[in-house]
Amino acid sequence: MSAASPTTVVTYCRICEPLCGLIATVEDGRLLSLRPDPKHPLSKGNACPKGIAFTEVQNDPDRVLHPLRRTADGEFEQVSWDIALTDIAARLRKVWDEDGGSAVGHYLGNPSAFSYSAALWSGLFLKRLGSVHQFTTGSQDINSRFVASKLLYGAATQMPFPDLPRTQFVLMIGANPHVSHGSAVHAPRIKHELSAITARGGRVVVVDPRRTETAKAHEHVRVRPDSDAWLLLSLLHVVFAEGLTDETAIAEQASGVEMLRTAAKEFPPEETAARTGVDAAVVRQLARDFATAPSATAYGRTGACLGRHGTLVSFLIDVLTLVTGNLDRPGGTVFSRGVIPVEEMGEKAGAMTYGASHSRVGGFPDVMGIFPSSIMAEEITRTGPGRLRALIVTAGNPVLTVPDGERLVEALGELDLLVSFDLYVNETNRHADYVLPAVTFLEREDFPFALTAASPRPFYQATEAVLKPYGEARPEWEVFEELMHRMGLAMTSGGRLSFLNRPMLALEKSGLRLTPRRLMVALLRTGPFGDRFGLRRGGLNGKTMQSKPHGVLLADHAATGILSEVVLLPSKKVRLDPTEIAEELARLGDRHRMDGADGSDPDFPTLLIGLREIRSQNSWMHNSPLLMKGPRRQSARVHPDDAAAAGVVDGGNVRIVSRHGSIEVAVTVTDEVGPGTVAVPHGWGHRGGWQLANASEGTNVNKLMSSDPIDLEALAGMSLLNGVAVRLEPPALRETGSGAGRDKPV
Ligand SMILES: Nc1nc2c(c(=O)[nH]1)N[C@H]1C(S)=C(S)[C@@H](COP(=O)(O)OP(=O)(O)OC[C@H]3O[C@@H](n4cnc5c(=O)[nH]c(N)nc54)[C@H](O)[C@@H]3O)O[C@H]1N2
Ligand SMILES: Nc1nc2c(c(=O)[nH]1)N[C@H]1C(S)=C(S)[C@@H](COP(=O)(O)OP(=O)(O)OC[C@H]3O[C@@H](n4cnc5c(=O)[nH]c(N)nc54)[C@H](O)[C@@H]3O)O[C@H]1N2
Ligand code: SF4
Ligand SMILES: [Mo]
Repeated sequence: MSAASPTTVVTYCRICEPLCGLIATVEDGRLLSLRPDPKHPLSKGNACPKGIAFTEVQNDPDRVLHPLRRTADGEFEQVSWDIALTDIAARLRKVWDEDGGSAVGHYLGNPSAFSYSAALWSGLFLKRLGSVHQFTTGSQDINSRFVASKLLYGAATQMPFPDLPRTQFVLMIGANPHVSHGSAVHAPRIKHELSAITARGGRVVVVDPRRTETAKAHEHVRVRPDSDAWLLLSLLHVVFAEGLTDETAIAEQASGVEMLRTAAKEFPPEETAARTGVDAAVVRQLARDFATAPSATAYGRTGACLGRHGTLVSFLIDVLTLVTGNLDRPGGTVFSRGVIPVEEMGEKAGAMTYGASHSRVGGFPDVMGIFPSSIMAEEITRTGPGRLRALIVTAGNPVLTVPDGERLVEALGELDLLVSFDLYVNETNRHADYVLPAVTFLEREDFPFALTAASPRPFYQATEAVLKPYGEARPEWEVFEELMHRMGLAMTSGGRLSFLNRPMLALEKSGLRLTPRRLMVALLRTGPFGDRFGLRRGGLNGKTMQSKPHGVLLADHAATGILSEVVLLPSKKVRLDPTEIAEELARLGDRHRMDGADGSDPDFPTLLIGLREIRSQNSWMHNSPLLMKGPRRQSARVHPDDAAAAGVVDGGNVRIVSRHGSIEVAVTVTDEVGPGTVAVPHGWGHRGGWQLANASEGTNVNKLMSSDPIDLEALAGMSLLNGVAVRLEPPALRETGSGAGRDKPV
């Protein structure tokens, strides 16, 4: 008989950005189940299949629960933490003594965005070592948005977001919140939030090459992949030409509008229609409707960020909002604000840099100290000073998520040391010297960090750990600290994180051990909603998580009229004419002239885009039986005309060839995509320690993508993941179920 009966614990999900409220049922230190929290003020009893299925990740027999060390024959053996840490510290110290920070690197994967302690302490660790090779998912996700914000507002971490509860018009460019649940806007019931807009007589217009789940529920404008820059310039053209601007707003809020007025003249909708695939009449009407709506907001996400002009597109999205008088206004695009203001502190201290240094490979500007992940392989293989020799991967799987994973695999083999913190042996860390067992989100406490800053309804929720770590799993921050200690160094900060020095020193002076939690609580208390150590009654403090476990709504709406506080440029005005954008506009013009009107490549006439599915989370939830029920497999969405032309059939396979690689994958024939577009989900092609995932058919779509510096977006070094030129061919092996769509071990 078990000693304890099941208990329930209030917490929240940390798989994706809504951070939905969850109730965990726990017995004898084991998780029995997760269900949605009906008392959560924002998610109100909603959670998606991934959140519920996380029980299967937590309890997965394939999880890594002990430190693993690579043996001479290439297998893994279990070792003690002490043996692992002693060896890692010695080897890291050797590399560091020989070559300093220019030989040490880090790749920070997406799940670490949900762990403030892993993000902060890995940052301090790398900063202490002076690491110049810092990589994140940012160059496959959002760095273009950050650079746009740096150029417009002088604040890279500023994420302007749509004021969904109050708007009458959302122009959504390259986002599919019905599936992604919203990104760079924190709105746990975003589907409901969008339908409420139309219910009150407003509009949601979805600009997307695919008729997505979101597009089906609202109005759809089908655009050709990677042509949004032209579409936005044409929208601006109409707004300027037809006098639809809000000149008062422009005069009050912005500087340099003339550059764009002039640039937009060259992009009448009639000129860009061939490239965008959108009729000129549709563009003209859309511009008028947006500009004359009672309130309107343009919002873009990964579909806007991952093309050849991702920074320009993100920039123009805000410009459209501004010149029509909708920036920093209720119902328009409003500014993000951290409840725990780490990012604002970093901005004010000038630590959120852009172009403060440049990469050895490709000469890319840093984005807050981060470089494009695509160059990671060459940073390892290119000899000479500054060669990357020791790499730590925290919660990442770049072999599947970054262009040209095969090249990366080869490069990883040349490292002196590869260490990974993860829940699983994945396609990347199977090549590591050590895989260290990380805690799941249920095994650690958390505070909302960057992700909730873009909240139409300002909100705070923090949580204690729900479970003691299974096996020997440990929080990453403790391990970083221990490694530092064993290297004979101390975690004093410098450089990019120096803005945290003051609170850190204050804590140390008070004789308390410096922990991420103490630092967070101190920042929370001094932040905009904090209790100021007793000076503000009812303000947030370290005990709020106990007194308000379901979270606290902090205001009815996001603040507006705060532009002068947000803009950190000396002029205090939004800068519409930065040189970088002028140069990018010139590149766009050159490309347009060189390419011909529609920009297509006769050898590779089809454009490939990404696709997210409700039961996947990038590369790491394909081992959950609940999510894999079906049976599920990865498939390319191909238009009927293209399928017929390529000689492929629904349920069969297709061969997709780019200039850089080729894959074979199953086909779903559908007119969801237009002719000339193929959509393929990423994060498949499993060869890790996850048995169910390994058994699923699927292939790494990023084999088609180029990691050549010349193929990266110029301003932020974004990987080109959408609008990749490909050709569809019949599969080499015609019969299905032949394993044609299955990756070979690498
Ligand atoms: N073609 C194409 N490629 C893409 C994209 C695309 O749209 N198209 N999208 C890009 C985007 S937006 C992103 S964010 C990236 C994601 O890229 P990555 O972050 O590199 O990959 P993930 O699949 O998220 O893998 C995360 C790893 O973290 C582990 N993990 C999960 N939870 C935890 C935890 O709490 N702690 C630790 N230590 N480990 C954990 C998982 O087991 C997994 O191995 O992919 C990018 N790649
Ligand atoms: N279920 C699920 N949810 C997730 C994730 C997941 O893997 N699965 N991943 C999470 C992560 S890491 C992120 S970053 C977010 C992303 O959040 P979103 O960006 O909202 O999610 P996506 O589904 O990638 O939506 C991008 C859309 O852009 C479209 N698109 C592609 N190319 C272009 C183009 O050139 N122009 C335009 N206008 N549109 C284009 C695609 O068809 C797609 O519908 O989702 C998060 N949520
Ligand atoms: S949408 Fe799903 S995965 Fe994302 S936070 Fe909510 S429950 Fe978790
Ligand atoms: Mo992402």
